Amino acid sequence: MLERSDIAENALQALHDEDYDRPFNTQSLNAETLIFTGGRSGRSLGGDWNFCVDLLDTGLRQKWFAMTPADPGDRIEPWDYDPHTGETVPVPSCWQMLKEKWYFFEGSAWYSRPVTVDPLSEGRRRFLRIGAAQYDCKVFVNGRFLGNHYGGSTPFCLELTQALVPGENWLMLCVNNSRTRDRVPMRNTDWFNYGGIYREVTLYETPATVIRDLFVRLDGGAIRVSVQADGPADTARFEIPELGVATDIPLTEGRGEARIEAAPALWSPESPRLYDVTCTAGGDSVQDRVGFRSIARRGTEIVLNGRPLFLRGISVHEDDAGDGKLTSEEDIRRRFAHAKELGCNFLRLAHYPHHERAAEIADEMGFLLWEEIPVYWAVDFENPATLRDATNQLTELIRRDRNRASVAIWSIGNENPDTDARLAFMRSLAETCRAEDPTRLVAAACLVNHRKLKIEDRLAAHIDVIGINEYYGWYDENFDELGVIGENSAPDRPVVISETGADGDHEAGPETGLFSLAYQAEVYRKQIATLRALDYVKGMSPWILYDFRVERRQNVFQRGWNRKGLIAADKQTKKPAFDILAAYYAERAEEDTA
Ligand code: GCB
Repeated sequence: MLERSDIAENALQALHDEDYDRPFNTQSLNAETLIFTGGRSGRSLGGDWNFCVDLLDTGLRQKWFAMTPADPGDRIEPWDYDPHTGETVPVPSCWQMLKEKWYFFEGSAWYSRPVTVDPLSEGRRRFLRIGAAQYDCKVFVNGRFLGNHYGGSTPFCLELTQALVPGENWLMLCVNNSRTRDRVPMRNTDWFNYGGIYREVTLYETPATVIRDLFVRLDGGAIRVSVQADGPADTARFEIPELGVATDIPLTEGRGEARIEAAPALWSPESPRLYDVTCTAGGDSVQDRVGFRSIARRGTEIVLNGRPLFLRGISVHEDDAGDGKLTSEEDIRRRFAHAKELGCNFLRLAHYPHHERAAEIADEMGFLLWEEIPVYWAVDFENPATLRDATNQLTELIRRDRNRASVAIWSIGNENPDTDARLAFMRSLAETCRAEDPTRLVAAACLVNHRKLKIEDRLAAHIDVIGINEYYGWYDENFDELGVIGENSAPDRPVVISETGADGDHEAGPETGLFSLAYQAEVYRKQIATLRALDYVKGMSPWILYDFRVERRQNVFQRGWNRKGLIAADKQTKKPAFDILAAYYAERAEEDTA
């Protein structure tokens, strides 16, 4: 902790040092520090935390994290912040949703709370897991900096075995949601830049050996399992009781893999069969519920368990009028209930990793998912640090969700400019996908050349599913061009219409014309009439299930919202286009099962 002289020295340094944050931007909390948490019971650190916004990063400059708890009357030098008392906010939450004065706040904010722990028994370990903090999170315990994470939508872990002392400890998190050129996403997006710790914070205790990773998947007629344990263990025991599977997997330097003959019933949207699996190593034990299925590209078809299928989808953001990016179980279930009503078998979880419960519930309910990282528009493709960040977010997402049968597609980008730098960047991400998980399809929303009426994007040759976002009836005029694009492109792999739609304002919209519900409905009618005749299209995920908040939409009908939802921001009021899409999907489902 600081002596008075340190503070005095630091005071000047704090004013003059513009590299003050460099020691803290380590990105040392990343895919490599994750632990597998399925089946573990942790202690929630949710609830009220002390909170303070810090627009000028005074906290990092002045080292607020090093202040010890003290009565204000007992302090012997001036101070600008009270990490141990003051205003509180709930964790998880997004600060924009808590007070109007924080609505557009972008910068650092400090969260702190005491954490009281018992002494650890010999050899036991402790890990902190943060479900997501938007965007940069720096972790301090008892005055010491312990690590930093970049990426606003994936989980991260850090070991606190040594850092926590028996009795009271102080945990401080500095979370920064600034939009910068080198981040993923960068400054410009079409969704709201929420900030804060908006997913669960949990403290886990484990034996000396901790299972960091477990990957279970179908591999031809067998089940393949990969385990990674950290700590003493020569073997891992893997079991699927319902299939009579019980295998010892030898571990070398903590890693092991086995291919186990087994014949599970296959998972599909119609029959979402899941199996309990357990893995133990060195006294540590984890569990999961896993479905087994194959998903592949065969020529221009998407093939599930050997059968071609059409993806009847809908896109969705993680956004709520009252809670922002904070997601509850109820919210996820409502989203899937609406998707069922629409007749979907597929959802695009745009444009960043959604809460992990989404894929777990999709596994149970029988939805296929497109999961995505926010390599959106013009991120800094030239910058190796940006690629490192994107690669880490992708790896964290894949390791979090690769046991989910529902997840069919990893999407690595959305509408990016076709430059050499971008191609190299995206090829590298596609390779990361295949190295981390060879069992799924890789996709991106690619570019169409509207002059030549052709899919013209060099990335298309390096992915399995070509997404195209098209807005005929809204940003583009002539629906017939969709057929011409198919003819001119003659794609050799499946194409999915990853977005299409139009705004319709249910509150203030006009009776007819742009932003009316009638116009939106008409766009859906025409889209459906056009798309149903196009063989090259193997699925669609129109834009979007609910209206969502965004800074860049401020016209008289938008008023801070993208109004392309089939349902309004209240998540209740269905617009007429909802029934039009539902009718088409009902028809399509019948044709596809005939
Ligand atoms: C797009 C983007 C999406 C936008 C949408 C729109 O092409 O991918 O993020 O929200 O269009 O509404 O313009």
